[in-house]
Amino acid sequence: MKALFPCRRTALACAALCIALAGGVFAAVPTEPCPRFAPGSTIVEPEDLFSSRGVLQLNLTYESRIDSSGNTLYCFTNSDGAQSPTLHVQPGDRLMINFRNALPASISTSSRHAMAGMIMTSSPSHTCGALVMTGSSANIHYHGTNTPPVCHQDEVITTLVNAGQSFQYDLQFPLNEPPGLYWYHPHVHGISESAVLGGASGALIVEGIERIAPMTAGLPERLMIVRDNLVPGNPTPGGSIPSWDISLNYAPVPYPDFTPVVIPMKPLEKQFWRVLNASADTILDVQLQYDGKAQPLEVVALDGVPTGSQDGTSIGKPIMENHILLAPAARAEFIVKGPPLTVLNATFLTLSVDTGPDGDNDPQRPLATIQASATAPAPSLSVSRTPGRFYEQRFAGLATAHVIARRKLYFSEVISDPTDPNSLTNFYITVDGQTPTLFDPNNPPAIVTTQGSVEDWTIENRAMENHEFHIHQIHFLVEAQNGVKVPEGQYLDTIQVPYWSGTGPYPSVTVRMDFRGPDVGDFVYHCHILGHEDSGMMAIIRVNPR
Ligand SMILES: [Cu+2]
Repeated sequence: MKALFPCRRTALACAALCIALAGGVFAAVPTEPCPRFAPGSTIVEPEDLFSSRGVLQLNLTYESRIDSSGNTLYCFTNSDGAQSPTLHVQPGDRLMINFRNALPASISTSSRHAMAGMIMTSSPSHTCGALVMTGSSANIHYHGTNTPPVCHQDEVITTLVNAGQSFQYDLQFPLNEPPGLYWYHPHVHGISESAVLGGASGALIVEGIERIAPMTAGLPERLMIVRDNLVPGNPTPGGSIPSWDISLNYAPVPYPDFTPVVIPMKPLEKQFWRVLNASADTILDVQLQYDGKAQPLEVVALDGVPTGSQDGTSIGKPIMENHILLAPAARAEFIVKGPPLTVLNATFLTLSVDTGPDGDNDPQRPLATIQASATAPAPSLSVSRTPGRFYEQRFAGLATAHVIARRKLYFSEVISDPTDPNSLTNFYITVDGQTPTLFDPNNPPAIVTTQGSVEDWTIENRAMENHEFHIHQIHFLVEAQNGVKVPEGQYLDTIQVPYWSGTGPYPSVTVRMDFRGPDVGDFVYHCHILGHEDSGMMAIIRVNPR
């Protein structure tokens, strides 16, 4: 249940909330779902919901509307009308969501890839919720969480909630869930891209990061969710014209003006920024520039796992960066210092990303401008100072574990009609030696393993655009890139495999998969450019019980 006065809300923010509630300024109910802020707005963070006594329970309604450009927006709405609330849980908590799909029964998706998986149906022996997928089907994936891949928890292969239907989620978080930033979004194959482009996503925070990254304790905390969406008018991408527009916390930063969101900040103030790339397709490379000079970012967690934290010591080790590549779905949590008053132009931006000859156009553009003033209001939350208790690290010992299998997988793209260059492209992720197969929920698992095993996978990119490898339920340890060992690799759930130039060896990453945990059953791995996933680039792994 929602705690009315959660301890992490600052006293000032709490007082402001009380005044606002008493004064009725939040009483106005939006007349239409999925509202968006105006370009150039001051940043607004989502509503925060905190677990209490081990449980976070809420209602989420899946809604949509058509915006002024004719594109379909999607969102999750809490029973108090708030959109895409941030869900705060402790390791070991239960997350109970009464989910209702309030979309109209027939809805046209506004995705260029959306039709690829629309014929999907499930067999009656293998369903969770509705039997037949429609254009308005939905479900919820809890990205990055180490929760079970079973019906009513984090299961997406067979879970379908159709228009007008309700569904109960009851997730059990493990006691050793790494503290950090996770997220939730719909994951119905064939229409995941349109749902996420429409804005259906929210943040999920596993509390306790200050226990492993004590340098964050007490810092003002800023949640930033970058989403992408169709560019109004659908101009041909190239130069400054992006393949997708982006937004920050539902304030658009649209082509061609790219008017940034405003972030007020006290001069030289240290803040803890938790940044989620909730884009369907857009790769980000974020940087903080003061008068054109890149600022140090003290990274304390990536993909929800504190950096340098899983080696058996109880403490993480921050790393200094001056830009951070964020694949779609990736998260970075880092400490920044506000600009001094002498800085004229303080910008949080994404640099341009070279996605390859066949890739999208992800140009450099600002996300936000930092306005420094001594009277800047604080963010509504600050990191707890509560020491809490130490808990066992989820992936401890993985770096030195005995590897029982080595596998090679590869991303590839094949045009569906070789005689027609404009025909649809089929997107594959294939275990080397198997026949490339488009995803279908009724496919047999491409990989079968046993609980307790540790495996090394090398994933090649044989296509001329970037792909972003993601596996559900577990994180992996990054071991090598292009065969070169990565010292002290990080635990991630999503990693970019850069494009192949057309000659020479295929680019690759090697990652260590950890099936020692409690999760057994069928789950998926796929490219997290969701247009590619919808077009077939996904497969099933089965973990048999020990
Ligand atoms: Cu891809």
